[in-house]
Amino acid sequence: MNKHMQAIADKISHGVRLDKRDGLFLYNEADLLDIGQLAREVKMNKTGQHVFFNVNCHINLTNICVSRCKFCAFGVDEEGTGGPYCMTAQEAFDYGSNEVGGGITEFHIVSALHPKMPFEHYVGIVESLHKAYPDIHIQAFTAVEIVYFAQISGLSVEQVLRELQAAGMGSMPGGGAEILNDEIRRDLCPKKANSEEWLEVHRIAHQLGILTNCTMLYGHIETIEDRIDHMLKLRELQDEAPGFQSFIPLPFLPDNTKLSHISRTGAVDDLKTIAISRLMLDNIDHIKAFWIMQGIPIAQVALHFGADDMDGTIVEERIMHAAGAQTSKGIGKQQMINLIRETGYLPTERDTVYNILRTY
Ligand code: V47
Repeated sequence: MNKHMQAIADKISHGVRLDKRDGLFLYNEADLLDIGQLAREVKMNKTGQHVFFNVNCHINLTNICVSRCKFCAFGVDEEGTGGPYCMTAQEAFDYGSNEVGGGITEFHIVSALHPKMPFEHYVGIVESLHKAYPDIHIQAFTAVEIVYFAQISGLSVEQVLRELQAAGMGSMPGGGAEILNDEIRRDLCPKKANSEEWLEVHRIAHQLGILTNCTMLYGHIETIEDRIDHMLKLRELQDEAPGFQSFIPLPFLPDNTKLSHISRTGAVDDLKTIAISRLMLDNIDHIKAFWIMQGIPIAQVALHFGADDMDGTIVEERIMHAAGAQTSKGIGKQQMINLIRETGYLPTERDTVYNILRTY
């Protein structure tokens, strides 16, 4: 093993934090299998044989979006092509209700930045689902949506979060983080929350007791240094105001986007990113190999490179499929159990906040 790699292994075994130089070394110079082995050791120390999944249903309320980020194939204009839709409150309620019989424990609600729907529309949807199904956890709205709700309602971010929490929102997903570098954001997504706004929403959410996730969109125009800086910003916020449950690396899918000339990342980059995030993010318990993004075979291998969570059964994923995801749009619970079991780990059904419901 190279000297720097040995020093990193020593740091990990003594619980010493990796720094930016270590992160850059791991990406640029270290051997893939060495990184994977270290990340797997950390995973085993944290969650042993468990590999988590949940039974959930994604609800994307609308695809009509004022932001129109360069990397996104889901958002469309109100009058344009691409099948603009916007669920009414009743349609959203019916969409969620339809899946309740399937044993879901979570509604995962993410939307676009609709030009006309008022904040009350979103509060009403959360409230109606929560009233009808109080035992089903509602994980809803990215930090980008929260900032937008504050803009359209005139409320503060804290007031928006408090209202949603009172209506039944239990936690927040990790989307919208992209790369926490404002030069890149000004190019990719100038119309939505900037880095500090994204972090501030999660800071306030954590202070209010709302657990959240965090993501990183990679494989577009960012550098390796941007990725490491992104991880360090998340780690710093987690030190200051803990509340991130899981980190989800999202490889950029280029189809039908304004960046369609960029190639999809390869398996080596995807596995390195999973493993390096496990090593850098020592204060975030769970790393997701989101099967929709990674594809099932790489997601399975990622479980041996530090990931400990496959995300959920989903029912109908729309955002990644608009951008060319090759997986199915949802997966049956038994299939999820089988594919985790095949990796040698213990399939473990969790609720949204990582209480273990059952092992298989
Ligand atoms: O913020 C959009 C990403 C995110 C593309 O918290 C793309 O558990 C790749 O964050 N290629 C939304 N990625 C989805 C998301 C998520 C998904 C599953 C679980 C959780 C969780 C969060 O999707 C967006 C953006 O970063 N995205 N377009 C694309 N073409």
